[in-house]
Amino acid sequence: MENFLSVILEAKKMAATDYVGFTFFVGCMAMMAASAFFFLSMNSFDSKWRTSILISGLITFIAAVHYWYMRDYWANFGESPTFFRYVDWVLTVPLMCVEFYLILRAAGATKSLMWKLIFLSVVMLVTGYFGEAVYTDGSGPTIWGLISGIAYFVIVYEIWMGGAAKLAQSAGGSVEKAHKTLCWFVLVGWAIYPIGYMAGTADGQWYSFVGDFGLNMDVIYNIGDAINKIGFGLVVYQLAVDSK
Ligand SMILES: *C/C=C(C)/C=C/C=C(C)/C=C/C1=C(C)CCCC1(C)C
Repeated sequence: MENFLSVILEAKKMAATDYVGFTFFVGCMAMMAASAFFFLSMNSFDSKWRTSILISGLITFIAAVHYWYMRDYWANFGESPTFFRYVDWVLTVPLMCVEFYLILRAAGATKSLMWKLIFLSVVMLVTGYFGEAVYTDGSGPTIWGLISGIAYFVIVYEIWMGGAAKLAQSAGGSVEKAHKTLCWFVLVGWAIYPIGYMAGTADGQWYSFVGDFGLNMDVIYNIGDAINKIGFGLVVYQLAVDSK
């Protein structure tokens, strides 16, 4: 019995080289800390910005809860928690679209702009999930990844050059500046994810060479989440500070 238990406990120790386990753990802590920061600072701002800061906190809080489960899942099964990962994204990425809308609302952003971004983000994520977890045979990952990538580019177009960009220009000042920074997050920060996807689904796809770099999908996703979720929130926080 004692031996049996020690075998189980041994298997649960985190290895020093378990970068996936490590980044899930640190990611969880970082998301919790960021949530506390956003929630607690919320009331020090003008009511105009409170909803935006609240959403920043909700994004990191939802991620913190999912990271708690993902960390646990990885520790127990040693497998990618793909399902939790995508549930997290499908809740938090639309909230990031809401942030764009809230920032530009004073400049005249409509709900239809918000729903357009939300719709595109859900298409991007659901098709990504198909390629990563459902239709994994043959060229499934390539095809679904491509569709997901197209939705991603439409989002990039919309915020950099479409209606959202025009509204940001007309708003000017700190709003335009914040919008620009968020645009960079989407263009560069979000581009981390397709790299993770290719690393994780490389086998038998045209991008099989990505598999040779020894990159780990979960580590890449975890780094992307920390940069994008906390970074996004801080841009909104900074905007609220600037307009105090
Ligand atoms: C907090 C989570 C965020 C910001 C997640 C963003 C996820 C993406 C931008 C994912 C994009 C993908 C592609 C563009 C193609 C391959 C499949 C995905 C879903 C990894």
